[in-house]
Amino acid sequence: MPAPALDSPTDATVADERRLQELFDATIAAEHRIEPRDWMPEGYRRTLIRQIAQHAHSEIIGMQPEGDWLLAAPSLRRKAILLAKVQDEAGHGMYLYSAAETLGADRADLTDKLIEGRQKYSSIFNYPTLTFADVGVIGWLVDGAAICNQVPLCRSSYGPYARAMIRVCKEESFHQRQGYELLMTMMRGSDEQRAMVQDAVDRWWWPSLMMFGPPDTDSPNSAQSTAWGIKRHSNDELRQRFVDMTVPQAEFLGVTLPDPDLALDAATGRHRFGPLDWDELKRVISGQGPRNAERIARRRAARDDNAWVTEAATAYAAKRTGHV
Ligand code: FAQ
Repeated sequence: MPAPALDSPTDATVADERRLQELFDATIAAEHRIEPRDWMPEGYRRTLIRQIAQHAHSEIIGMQPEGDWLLAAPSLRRKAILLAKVQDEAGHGMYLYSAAETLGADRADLTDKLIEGRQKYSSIFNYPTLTFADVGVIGWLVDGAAICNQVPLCRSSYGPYARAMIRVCKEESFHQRQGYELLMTMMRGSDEQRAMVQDAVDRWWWPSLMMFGPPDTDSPNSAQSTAWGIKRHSNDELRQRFVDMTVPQAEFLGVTLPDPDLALDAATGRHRFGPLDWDELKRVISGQGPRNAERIARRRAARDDNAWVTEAATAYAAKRTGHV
């Protein structure tokens, strides 16, 4: 007689996997955190690496548009503020790459994937910063949108990502306030300065709304990411929240948001807004945005030109630990 099927190692493994999956599902259902040492389904790990890596890449590429103004900032005070902000974004990238490493990803490999176009970064950083008002508008709108999107991620189900987001959000709030303060200062200035602010708002408004991703009807990752507690709100919900939050700020600032359809719906208390150009988002994500090639070329040069630093640090660490 052959041994009963249940005694086979394969069945034991299957039963173990089922128990682990049940434990994982119960942890998610109870709103507890998954930690790096915990078992997790492969799809959950892959989804997190994808999202966290894209987020980290966005922070690092996101240093470029504002970084372009570091040498031309109009005063020492504005230069010091901008330098601190750009450095903060580098820090955010580092926390996020560390969070991805807890899932088994390799930082250098993630950077290679970004440079080779195998991983994405936020569409917003492919637009040019034409005047210093763009620096203020990035703080106000881009950091504002980032906060809207990232505050719910502080409750994301993966512990290291959620904890990284808490610190990132605190710093992003500062960034948003400094942008708004810069714009308020310019709006109190000359007609020319006010016109610069309005022009920057006209160029950044729609791309900022696109940061939240495709509409819910065309968002392939949303359902599973929500079921896993990675995403807490849909792309459209967060976009709506951002519009509702920003309209009164625009009124206070004295700028016009470039959308003739923008109107408060008295019944819901929410703002209706015009259609987004989803073809533009697709073009920018696929590398055809106004600054995609330049952003990636600069990131590639930074990796290649600074390779000797990594090599020296790695050799030094190996020497200290005796692994020569
Ligand atoms: N740009 O199915 P979904 C910042 C991709 S940080 C490019 O809806 P998901 C701070 C998406 O990856 C800004 N790609 O995807 C700062 C997916 O492609 P895949 C970054 C986009 O993941 C301020 C495909 O389209 N923030 O600004 C975009 O469920 C100032 C289908 O989309 C984060 O990364 C886009 N806008 O939802 C720094 C936050 N939208 O991977 C410097 C974390 C979508 O299947 C200066 N990420 N895609 O090939 C998230 O919350 C989510 O990943 C979403 C997308 C909401 C971005």
